[in-house]
Amino acid sequence: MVIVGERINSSRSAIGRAIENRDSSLIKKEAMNQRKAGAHMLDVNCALKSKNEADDMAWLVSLVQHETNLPLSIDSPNPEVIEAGLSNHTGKAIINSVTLEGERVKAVMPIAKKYDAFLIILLMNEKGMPKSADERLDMARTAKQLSRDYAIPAENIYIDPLIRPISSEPEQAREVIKSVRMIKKELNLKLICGLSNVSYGLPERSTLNAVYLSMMMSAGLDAAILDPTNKKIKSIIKVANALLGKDEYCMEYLRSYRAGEIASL
Ligand code: THG
Repeated sequence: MVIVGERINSSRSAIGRAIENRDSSLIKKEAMNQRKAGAHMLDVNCALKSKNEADDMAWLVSLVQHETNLPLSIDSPNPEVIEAGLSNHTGKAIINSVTLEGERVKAVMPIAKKYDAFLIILLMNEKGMPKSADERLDMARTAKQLSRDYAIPAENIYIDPLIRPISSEPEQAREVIKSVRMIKKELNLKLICGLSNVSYGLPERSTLNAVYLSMMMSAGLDAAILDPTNKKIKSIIKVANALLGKDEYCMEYLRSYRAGEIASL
């Protein structure tokens, strides 16, 4: 499971201020903490309240990569911002993201091709967001066809089935799990999600996030954007990997246990 650290996001007010003031020390600290916690990649998002999102993104990408040497997930709906990030990035980045809306596809797919980047495709089109697992599968079929049309290899594509809060749409978390199974089986595409939406508006969010993550991992999730420094999340990744036979002889589980990293429920 590819762990993408979510913490460098301007929707978090301290991060927003640090980006605005070009305060590199807080950003570096957040970056290194996530790397130490086991993140394989870091998401960088400076959309909120930004006066010049492209400049902010270029600054963030250089800073975070210089500090961590990790590949980044460039989180913006804006093609110019995405390109500002990619042109300052070394190695293979993730473009986060494109929807299935025609204008966005036309703008972002060629950028993904040009930079040979991974590309997250959100299951959402001009008609809005899907409700059922079947609708999600249908949109994922479209996503696969579009990536073929633009000669983007399927290995570069991540499908995001878009998790919604159970507090307002109680059946959506279940439909998303179902869609992960269906999309893997029929299309063999990789799946990613932003985990924490599921718990929006409820108390004890990290417990809900952690248990939902284990369900999604069992359905075949390949990557998740989450807080890798959270103890419950960190534990559940090790626990689920061991339970799903992805941790030979439970070596990693035992190592984490000895290091005091497995939270008891
Ligand atoms: N899919 C994709 N990309 C995404 C998302 C997704 N990017 C953004 C988001 N969703 C995932 N990233 C974050 C980053 C930070 C927080 C949540 C998701 C976060 N949230 C706290 C909250 O909502 O309460 C804020 C707390 C704080 O201020 O510290 O931190 O779904 N492809």
